[in-house]
Amino acid sequence: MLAYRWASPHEKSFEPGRGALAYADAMNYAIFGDKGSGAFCVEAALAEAGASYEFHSISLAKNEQRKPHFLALNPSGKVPALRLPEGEVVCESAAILLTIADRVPDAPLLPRSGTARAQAYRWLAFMASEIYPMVEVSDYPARFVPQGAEAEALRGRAKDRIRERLLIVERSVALPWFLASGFSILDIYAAMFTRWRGSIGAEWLAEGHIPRLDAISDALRKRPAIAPVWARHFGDRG
Ligand SMILES: N[C@@H](CCC(=O)N[C@@H](CS)C(=O)NCC(=O)O)C(=O)O
Repeated sequence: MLAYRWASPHEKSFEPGRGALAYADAMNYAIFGDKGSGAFCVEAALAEAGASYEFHSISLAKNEQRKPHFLALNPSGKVPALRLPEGEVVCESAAILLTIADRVPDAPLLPRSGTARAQAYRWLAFMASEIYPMVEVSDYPARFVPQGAEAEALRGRAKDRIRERLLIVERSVALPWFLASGFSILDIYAAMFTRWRGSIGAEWLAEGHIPRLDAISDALRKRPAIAPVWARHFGDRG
């Protein structure tokens, strides 16, 4: 039975000076992240699995991912992070999704075996290693080159690379879901990237280059367990 505690007054901001375990609810998973961020895929997977969780807000706008209390959870200063009910913290979106799929094997999160499972690993790894790192370059180019014209040029190249790679994903999608075997975490993960208009370019996304991925997003936003999660994260982004 899904039991999330998310929106005000239950949504907890992750206050400095209080360790993650201070919030521990032995029965619950705890997601640390921001609305519209990579925390979406974690929340969607837990919702689909029917797991209980809490969502602890880490504001990217306020740079809270770089604050000591969050760095204690993930020294790489990136959301999402997931605290397991046992207290262990798992970071890295692909690892988190695989962990949830492993822990709730009856949920339709991964093909059970065979080549479909191998393909799931392949495309999860592709998106995590070829697309997601480019998002940092697009969002924060001045971390890599001097601020100004150089940074803007780098941002443009990063957007191009994300688009090229999304087109590779697009060509691999079997409808109605990413994998021919049916719904999986691949749908959640791929749809998430298509929402990141600032990182990819709103105009390009509106031009219809990725109709299969768009169809998956449409199906996902209507999926009963995921619809409320989608609305909280992307309600303003279609
Ligand atoms: N490799 C990480 C990447 C996570 C990531 O880049 N998260 C973004 C938000 S979607 C973030 O925290 N950005 C803030 C920053 O880089 O300072 C993962 O897969 O979880």
